[in-house]
Amino acid sequence: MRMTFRWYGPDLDPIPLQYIGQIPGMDGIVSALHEVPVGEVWREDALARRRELIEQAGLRFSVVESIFVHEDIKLGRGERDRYIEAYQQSIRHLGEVGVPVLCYNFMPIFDWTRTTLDTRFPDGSTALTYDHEQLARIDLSRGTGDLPGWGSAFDARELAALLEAYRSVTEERLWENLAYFLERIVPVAEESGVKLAIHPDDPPWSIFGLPRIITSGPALRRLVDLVDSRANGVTFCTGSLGASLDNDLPAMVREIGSLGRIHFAHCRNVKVTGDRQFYESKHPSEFGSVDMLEVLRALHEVGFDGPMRPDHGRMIWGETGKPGYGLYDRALGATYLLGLWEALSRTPVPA
Ligand code: DNO
Repeated sequence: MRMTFRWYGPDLDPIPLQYIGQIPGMDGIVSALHEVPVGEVWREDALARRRELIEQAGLRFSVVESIFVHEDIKLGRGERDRYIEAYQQSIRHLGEVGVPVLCYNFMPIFDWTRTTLDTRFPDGSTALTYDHEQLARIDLSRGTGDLPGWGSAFDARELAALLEAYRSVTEERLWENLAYFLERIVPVAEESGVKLAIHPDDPPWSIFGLPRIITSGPALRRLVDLVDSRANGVTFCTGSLGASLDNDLPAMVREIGSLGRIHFAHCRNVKVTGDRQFYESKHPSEFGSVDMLEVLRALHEVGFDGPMRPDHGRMIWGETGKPGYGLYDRALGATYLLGLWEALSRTPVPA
């Protein structure tokens, strides 16, 4: 396992790369070209510049998270082939620049979703929280303005049209569209030396009536079986999958990990507080619903040697910044995860 940290790039991330490099055991950076519009090719020179910046700080460019998948691909619309070609081209460029892992997701319209970005806890820290009933009350007829973290991403007309287009997309249809996409990009990823790592849906259930499919152990299994190639794998995100108590995370790691298909791990904890209700807790097992030690034990057992990152952290010590992506709590998370890993690595496996 190699420890990594997400960094949004020189223009968007207030955290200096040097600070990240000072975290004990930090090995690599997870980054993206956020300025490139969805559907366009990521240029090789821009990727190479990002790599150079990262390497100057003594780190490596370990993962691209994420190249977003155009809605036409998820909807299976006529224009999808053009967007798939652009995606293939971006994958080739990742390969040329030497980025070994690409994290992406296949969530219709919305990526990860929360209802509050700064719920305050008794110790003065803040964290992201989700409450399904509260989500259901959000009025999307004005676009994404009322959805925390989405701002003006979609105006009212655009969003209404997309929601309408998804009405005919059942879960099965979404699976078919995902298969169509993977059949075309996995061979390119294989040739380019890039491993694809789908991110599970967060939260792992339908929101706003939209289909969501990457939510459980059987879903991860179905995903890896869609295209039988090592390049077709997953990002094991404990916070996304762990929001559903039906998911047995260590068992899922053993199943998918022993096939060699876990290419990236997002390790954060969530405390489930009710039906489809949770908050993002401190990383250690005792504070959340995810038994982090058991997840890491399973990763260790299957010989996981890919990048891992502490995922979202709380805001502590007066820090302000991108919700979930401050420096301090994520650094504590990294140190905790490395501590668990060291203990696992030095514990003799019983005969
Ligand atoms: C949230 C992240 C997600 C993730 C995408 C992957 O903090 O885990 O936004 O990057 O879902 O495509």
